[in-house]
Amino acid sequence: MKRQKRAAAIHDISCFGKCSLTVALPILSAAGIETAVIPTAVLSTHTGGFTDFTYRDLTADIRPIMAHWKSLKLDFDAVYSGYLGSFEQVSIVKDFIKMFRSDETLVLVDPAMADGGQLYKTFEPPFVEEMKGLCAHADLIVPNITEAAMLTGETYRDGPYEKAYIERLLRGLLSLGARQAVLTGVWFDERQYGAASLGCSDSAPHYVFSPRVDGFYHGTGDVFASALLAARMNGRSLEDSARIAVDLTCGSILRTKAAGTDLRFGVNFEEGLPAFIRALGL
Ligand code: PXL
Repeated sequence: MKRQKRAAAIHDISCFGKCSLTVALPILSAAGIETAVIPTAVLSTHTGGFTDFTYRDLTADIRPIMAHWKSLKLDFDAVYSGYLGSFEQVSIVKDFIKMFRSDETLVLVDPAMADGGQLYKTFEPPFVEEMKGLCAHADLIVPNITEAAMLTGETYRDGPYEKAYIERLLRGLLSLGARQAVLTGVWFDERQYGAASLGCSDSAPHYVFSPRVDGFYHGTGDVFASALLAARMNGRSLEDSARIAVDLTCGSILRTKAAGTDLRFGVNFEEGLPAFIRALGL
């Protein structure tokens, strides 16, 4: 019998606003993956566009959770980290990877810390250096263009982009130490929007696009990274996984645009899950 795959997802829980764990858990579960979670903080909402959100830091709980899991001899097919609230949390995730990684474990790091050319409100510039260190422990990293520019020291530019800039970012990302990188928020003209992927032995990036929709849709980076990981864990190639992730993300944006909801409230990815499951062949 095929063994069910198991992932450990280490992100915050933003109670309202659909991102981080409230996106990762349903998407991975829908893809048939058992998902253990480590909530790094509990916030009333995410920090994008909301003020007065509550923030309870759970750093002190993480190492005891890890120790308990180790005593149970748990192992993971994937470790998936996203938004992390402090330097200490980054260093704990590095330790988590060392403690739980086997030869088959896929470590995906989403260096969720910035967008639109700026760090999220809760971060200061030195955090970027810390995140670089975590990326070195990953197999696969999934930044947006802002994060990629910060991590590689390239100047941040607004699109439309040139292929040479995207390729420079991707090569810079791989030089941090990961074997594969997928860059989100890539567009070369007003009609299309998507992702570029590169593996360390690839001669050129691979691109996947969907129709471009204007506006900043919150949580789409988490929808994308979660779907990408779900597809990789179901045995899809990096390119196929990027296609599946772009389709779920774009469909979620289109549904949300049609509904006209507040963009801070997150995207309607839930109604895209049946098609996502079909795309995975499940
Ligand atoms: O989607 C990334 C994310 C995750 N968690 C929190 C955030 C954000 C982005 O703003 O604020 C708390």
